[in-house]
Amino acid sequence: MRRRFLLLVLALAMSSPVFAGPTSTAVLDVPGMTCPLCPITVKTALERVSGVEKVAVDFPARTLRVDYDPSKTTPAALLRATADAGYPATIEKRNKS
Ligand SMILES: [Cu+2]
Repeated sequence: MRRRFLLLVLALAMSSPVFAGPTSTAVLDVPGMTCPLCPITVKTALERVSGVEKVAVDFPARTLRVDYDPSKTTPAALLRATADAGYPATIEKRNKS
């Protein structure tokens, strides 16, 4: 009975986005994004990185917010991906969420 309750709680926790896993967030500063099409290239490059879960573009700020699984990728790998796509970036902010 108690075990079943714990499993239920665990299942609920896993299905909630807040507890979906150990996701980290990195905000990448990409000053080279000069036109509204640039972020598409950068976003695609980041989404190809294994472990990247979500990429949100803020074009006016020239930043991309990347949610990623820290057990699968690293901020350094994210920076390498954007640089390979022609957009060198820096990490603006990093935090656990
Ligand atoms: Cu462009």
